[in-house]
Amino acid sequence: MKNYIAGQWLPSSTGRTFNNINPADISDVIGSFPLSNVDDVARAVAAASDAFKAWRLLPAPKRGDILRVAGDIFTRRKEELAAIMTREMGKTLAETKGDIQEAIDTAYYAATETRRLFGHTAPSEMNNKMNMSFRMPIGVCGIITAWNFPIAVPSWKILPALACGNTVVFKPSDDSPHSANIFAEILEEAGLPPGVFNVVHGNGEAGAALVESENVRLIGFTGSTSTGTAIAARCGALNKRVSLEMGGKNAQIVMPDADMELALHGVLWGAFGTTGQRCTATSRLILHQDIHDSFVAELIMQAKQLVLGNGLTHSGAQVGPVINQRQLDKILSYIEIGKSEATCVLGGKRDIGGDNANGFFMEPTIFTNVERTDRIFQEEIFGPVLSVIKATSFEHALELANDSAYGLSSSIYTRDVNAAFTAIRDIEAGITYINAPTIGAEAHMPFGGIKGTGNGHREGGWTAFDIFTEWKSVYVDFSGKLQRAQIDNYTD
Ligand code: UN1
Repeated sequence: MKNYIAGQWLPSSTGRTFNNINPADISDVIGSFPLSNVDDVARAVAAASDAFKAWRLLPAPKRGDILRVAGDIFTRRKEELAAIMTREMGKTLAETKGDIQEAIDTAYYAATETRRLFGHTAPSEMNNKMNMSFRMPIGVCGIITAWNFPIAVPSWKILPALACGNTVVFKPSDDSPHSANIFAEILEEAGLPPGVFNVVHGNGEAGAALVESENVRLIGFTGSTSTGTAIAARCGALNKRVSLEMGGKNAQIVMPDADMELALHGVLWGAFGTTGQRCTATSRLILHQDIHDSFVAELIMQAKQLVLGNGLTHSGAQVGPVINQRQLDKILSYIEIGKSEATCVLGGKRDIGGDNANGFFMEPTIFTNVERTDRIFQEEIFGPVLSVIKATSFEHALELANDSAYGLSSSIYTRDVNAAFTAIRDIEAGITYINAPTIGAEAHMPFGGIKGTGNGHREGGWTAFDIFTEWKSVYVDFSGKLQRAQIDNYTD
């Protein structure tokens, strides 16, 4: 399988490749992909720079027409693409279909927004002069994303970027390259001109080349806080716009007045859906002391029943594998740390039963007696590991939720309207759910976080269009004489 540059499928310039394997069955090799270097990136950036000249001039609603067709093709290829995605990154078919649905929604939403790229008008200080502002595309955007949402998260960046008249070089994760190639196929079939969208596969070498490339004006990144922070530092030095969506350590609070069944289903889905590999996953559960013991007992019972398995061959599978050996090792090392800090009440081991022996399966794991200073309470693990902590009051629960270096998603289960609104106001996070789990953002709402999670941008929703445009202010003077601006007109 190849890179997609200027509408052509090309190998890497060195001929080097890497293998893409199925994390549910490591004997299943999906294919080899180009291990690209700086020359491959330069070629893709040159194609994108060239294509920008015409693409930015195509009327925005015409660009939208192409995105709408892309939404139709994603819909048509949903089943096939879901199977490809499950095979390369492991989450269940129901979840990979959801991943594609998010791209479909984003495509239609972005298509519609091409008719609404509103600017502002404002009164002028002078007679016979009009003031207005327009959104301008930025140029070539470098998009670097993680493997856990191989289609949805790239779509949040790529589709609004294209809608605004930018061109794109996409460096997908080397754990989910096949889905990225289908993304390219779909945009090509939808009628996107060659060079407007390009895919360069590889590892950090290709990503770094994209960040360093002089003609790349913007980097959109989803991934770890350490990589994102390093990218931001380089982009700062190079005067590039950068939007970051990084780690999370998301908390769900359960108060004694909550609907316990609902709260239980919420945390099961939030913590163990996508095998805990979402940046919005629930990794901290804050239980009010009055319901702590009964809630934990019920949670253990229900989590124990979750079925681990290969989503392609096991129709009952609810929890897939983790993505790779490196991630499995990281999770297992955090479990050792957890055992020295707290009490492991469920799981804690790799699952090697039956067919799962060939994959990176990890038992849903729960720790209780966790303290706020524990590493398993503070650090992102990115796996099916939940840290449960006891709160003595509502205020204490909020304080625990906010005791984090991250600030992406949050949740509270309560029937008390005053508690709910206080939480909305006081939880330090980009997203707060009331009586719903920490995961499951909708495509047309701003998505992102504060503190160690992001750098102030919000993708998804109308705010994505702020990331991918520059403002142009325009003054039209139809007085026929030199009118000095107010600041140059005062004599005293
Ligand atoms: C991510 O894990 O990078 O909120 C994004 C959700 C998803 C997005 C997760 N729609 O669950």
